[in-house]
Amino acid sequence: MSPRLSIGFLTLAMTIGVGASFVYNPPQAHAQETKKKRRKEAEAAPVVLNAAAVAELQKIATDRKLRIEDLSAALKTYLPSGTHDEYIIFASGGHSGQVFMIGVPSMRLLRTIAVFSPEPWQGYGFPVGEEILAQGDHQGTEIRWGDTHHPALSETGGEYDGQFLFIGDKANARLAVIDLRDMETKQIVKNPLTVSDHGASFVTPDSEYIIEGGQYSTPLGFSYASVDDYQSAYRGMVTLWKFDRAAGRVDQTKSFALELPPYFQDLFDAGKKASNGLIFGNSFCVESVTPGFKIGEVNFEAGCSQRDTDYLHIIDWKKAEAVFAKGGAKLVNGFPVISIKTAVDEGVLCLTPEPKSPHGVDVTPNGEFVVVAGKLDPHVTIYSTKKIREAIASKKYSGTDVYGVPVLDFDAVMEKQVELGLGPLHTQYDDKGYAYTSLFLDSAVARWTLGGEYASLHSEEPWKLVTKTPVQYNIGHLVTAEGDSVSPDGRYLVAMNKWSLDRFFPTGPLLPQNFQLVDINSPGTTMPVLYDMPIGVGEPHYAQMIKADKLKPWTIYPAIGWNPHTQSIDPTAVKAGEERVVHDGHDVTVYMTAVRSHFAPDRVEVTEGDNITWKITSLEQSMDATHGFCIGGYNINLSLEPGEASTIHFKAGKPGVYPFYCTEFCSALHLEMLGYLVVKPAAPDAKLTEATKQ
Ligand code: CUK
Ligand code: CUA
Repeated sequence: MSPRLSIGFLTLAMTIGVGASFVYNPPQAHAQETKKKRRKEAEAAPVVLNAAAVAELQKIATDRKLRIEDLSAALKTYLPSGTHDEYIIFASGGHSGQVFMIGVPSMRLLRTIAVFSPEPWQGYGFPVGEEILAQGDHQGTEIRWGDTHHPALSETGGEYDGQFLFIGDKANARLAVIDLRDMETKQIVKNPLTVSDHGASFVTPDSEYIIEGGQYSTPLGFSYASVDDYQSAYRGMVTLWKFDRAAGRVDQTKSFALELPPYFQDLFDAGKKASNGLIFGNSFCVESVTPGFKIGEVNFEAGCSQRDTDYLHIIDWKKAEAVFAKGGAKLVNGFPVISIKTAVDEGVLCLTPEPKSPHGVDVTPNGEFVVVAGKLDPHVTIYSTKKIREAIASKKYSGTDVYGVPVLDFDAVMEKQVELGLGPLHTQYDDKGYAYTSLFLDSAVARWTLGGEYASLHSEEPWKLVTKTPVQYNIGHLVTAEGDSVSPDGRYLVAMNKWSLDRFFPTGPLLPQNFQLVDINSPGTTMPVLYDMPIGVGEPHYAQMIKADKLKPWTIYPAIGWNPHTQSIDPTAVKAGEERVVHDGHDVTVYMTAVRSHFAPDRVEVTEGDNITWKITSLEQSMDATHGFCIGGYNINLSLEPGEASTIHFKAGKPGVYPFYCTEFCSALHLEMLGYLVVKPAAPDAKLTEATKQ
């Protein structure tokens, strides 16, 4: 063998080198080596810009027409090949129904997580995962998309703990649970009271409950009532889904809801520390006008904004839990609901005015304040949670609303109003006593100072606008590092902009949205935009940013034969050496394994009409050695991650020969990773029997 040939042979042998006993794993060993080498090099030789280096950088900057701010932004966001980001964003995927995982500061899209929509690469819904998608069907209608709005990381003591992610679907009032060990959706729950919602998902400080607030009032439980009976028959709601952390699932039997007046409840946030035990939720359109109201005279949105104030809802969830526990809820569509009257009698619910048409409601990290931003008011309104508690205790009411809910006196609970600019929406926090509010109409991010305990963290006057950074354009949510936990990091802010206009090459009339990374590390008026990231899939709303080292995702499943749905070994998973096809009348069971670079067995013969159970186990134990498994013409495509075991059922259709193959380029012999499903015609005598019967 010539030296050249022998090297080629060796490489091939290593790449295809296979079988559970074969341990050599070239790509992984290589990755570790690169990482170590890089670290060593950087430690040994911190960069020194000598004259030659400066000249080279000068040439690049001149050629590319870069300004000094551009160079600085590039240096702050560039990640050398092979290094990882400090933070991870979990962003809503908007209408895509999915979640995006993005690294910060590089703003590189790492992965989409399939949630409410089928996704072929992840083998979600083809048909593995279909049983999870089907949990979200609405009264027999198959729903296979979602309008995701608010992701929420699970919390322990108000800190992101990196274990679970929840996300709500506005269009269909659903909530999904994602396990962050494998970044896969484990459960979808459909709200039994409303068709659509908005205030999901937000968690209480120990993830005891996941909050799902409604939005557009309807008769609860999907029943019918004329829109003319809006005041009497339509209601709002907030649902408290009990989270069972050990099971990694929402426990629907321990969950309940509160009936609310038919105001359009919008966003919710849970109190923390000083305000733990309370939930705050805003609303708009408390005028209770309805679409179709005074047709031709005044339009709906104007009718909705006639009053100067809407209502902030204040809910004592610990009291609500006690009322539910003692049987104080009534079943609506089979789901326990605490009525407005019971909630008022038991001191669970009260209201207080807020400037009209608010959007964001965001509790400060210490729980001392709640910041409400009104779209039509240039101020943010800050409520003191201590004053709220005192006002409730001393019954400082200015009256009740038309549904008998007590309204706390605004002046008794309001701490401050700070003028920021046009169209304030959402607020997040940092570690320096600053708050950051998105200004939709101004297309800017406002930095302003908090007061109270926070006044000692900054040198500026409290409750004052410090600076505004223009963003491009029409910002909705914003997210700072760990920005709604009890201990935000500051550092980075991502502006989630609805319009991108001229920022990117035009992609036809439908343009991407624009995530902009903003550097919030320096105090005072310095707050530059560092990076523009186009989002070309759906409209993200909210995101949360977690320290990357808090996440401990598996790189392979813990054992061969792993069932990701139960997160345990599937005792019925096919083991190496037990591959076979078993025929039992018209029931056929395929026991298959997959490993580089073959499926075993690779010829499966069945008869037209047979009921097929097809089990596959990936025998791989190497990071990233994923196989796909598709059968063309059968809408079947699985993702078999290392160790994963899957089971699917289908019926053999028309006689013919159906190649199955691996859909991941897993090795040098990937194209050879295939087999035939042979569907034989039903026996002629069987056909004869059928014919004779007629
Ligand atoms: S919402 Cu979309 S920008 Cu659903 Cu939180 Cu404000
Ligand atoms: Cu396995 Cu390609």
